[in-house]
Amino acid sequence: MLDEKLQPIFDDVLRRNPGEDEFHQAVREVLDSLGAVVAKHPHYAEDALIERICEPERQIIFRVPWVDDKGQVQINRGFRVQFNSALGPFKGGLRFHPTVYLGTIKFLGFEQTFKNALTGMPIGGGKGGADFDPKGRSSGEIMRFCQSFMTELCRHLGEYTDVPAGDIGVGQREIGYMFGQYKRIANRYESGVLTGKGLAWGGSQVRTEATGYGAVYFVERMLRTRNHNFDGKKVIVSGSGNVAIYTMEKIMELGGKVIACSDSNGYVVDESGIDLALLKEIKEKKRGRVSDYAKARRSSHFVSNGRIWDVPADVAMPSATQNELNGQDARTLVKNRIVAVGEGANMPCTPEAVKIFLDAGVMFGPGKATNAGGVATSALEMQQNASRDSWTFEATEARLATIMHGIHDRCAEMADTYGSPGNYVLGANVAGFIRVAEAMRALGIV
Ligand code: NDP
Ligand code: 2IT
Repeated sequence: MLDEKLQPIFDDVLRRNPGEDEFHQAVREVLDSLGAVVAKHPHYAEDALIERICEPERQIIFRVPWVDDKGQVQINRGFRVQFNSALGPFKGGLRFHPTVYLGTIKFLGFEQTFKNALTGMPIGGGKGGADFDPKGRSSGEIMRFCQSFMTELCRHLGEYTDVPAGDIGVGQREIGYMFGQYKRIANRYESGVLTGKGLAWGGSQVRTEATGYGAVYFVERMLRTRNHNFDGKKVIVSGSGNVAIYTMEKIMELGGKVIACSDSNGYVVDESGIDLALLKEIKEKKRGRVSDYAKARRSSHFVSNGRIWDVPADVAMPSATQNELNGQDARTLVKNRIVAVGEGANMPCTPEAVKIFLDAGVMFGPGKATNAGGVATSALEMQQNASRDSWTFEATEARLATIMHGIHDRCAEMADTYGSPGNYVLGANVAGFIRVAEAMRALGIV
């Protein structure tokens, strides 16, 4: 049950955004946490502040025409949802995936607003992308798509306006093509307009690793609260993209053993521990599949239809996509005595799964806190760009570690203050909300 002040707000969100299930899910989760806040501080419910937070400042939808290698004209739909700029320029990634529609980008932009607030850095929230499927496309096709996408998007961006980065299907290659097109149209070498750039052209050390490393820093700090650490722990990391790979790398550095990972075709189990050099070779260099990993490594096997969460482990880090871990999966993990779950992806656990973990006393790190290291390091990239400087890997990683520990501690403190010790979901939502709400109150009705 939602608080009586919040239920009408949620009803209105449902009415105004029909069919956008993931957006409803993301809003519901935050409102669920805000009951205690509006009870203690009624002023946050004044001036339609919460209603304004649930409505994006601006939503842009555009046609993306491009020509494929066969000379056929293709049409995709591009999106940028500029959700909230109370704390700084809109900031958040771009997702290229065939399932993308307005509801996907809205849920991601909403989450991003609170996540960015949690980092403590001067960045607002936004998200974008397209229903373009990069799988099987040549480099030339990817480049032409990115150029066409940026030809429209560029008019809505700027280092003080809106600063995109990568997300699913968008990595350094795509950011490069988009930065090249932006630079050409704007006739400005405006480094701060995109993050996730290559090191030779304005990128930051550690940005590639940041989301995964940051997620592990968060979970490690959470484990420590109950005298655990990663040493000797068996870990499942779903996905095998940017976030998953660098999550695995840091877990291994801390003595953990990653025994399973996946892609959308299935998962691989390797009880002797994933060979990360081999996985990187297959995924980053050859753009291959985890089934190729199983073919190349005798200690492993591939499962094409099953649930990665059936593999017994101590820690699970879902790092692929939204709603990839459901209630049944959560029950299996709890039965197998999972100690901690940290969301590397955005909203990978369904609300039912989250409830099962919390009720069972499993330590649970929600995505908007756990995976905030990526965007936090994007903000460090913006800082380096603004000062025309570049920092060492060590200095940048040290900043990331401090930021993640700070996020962990603030979530834990807020959970205590609002009567749910150990509930990082509540802690993250409240801490993020209060920072955005304070700025919005100060800026007037805008
Ligand atoms: P990548 O594109 O690098 O990797 C995505 C991985 O997830 C791939 O293994 C992909 O498999 C799998 N995947 C994607 N969609 C699905 C699906 N519908 N079903 C099953 N598997 C799927 O993306 P990232 O690693 O960057 O992003 C992963 C998650 O982390 C996303 O939720 C993203 O929003 C979040 N995130 C990313 C950040 C970043 O800095 N990149 C920062 C914070 C969060 P396949 O190859 O088969 O599609
Ligand atoms: O979900 C996310 O936080 C990201 N995809 C990273 C956003 C960013 O601007 O670095």
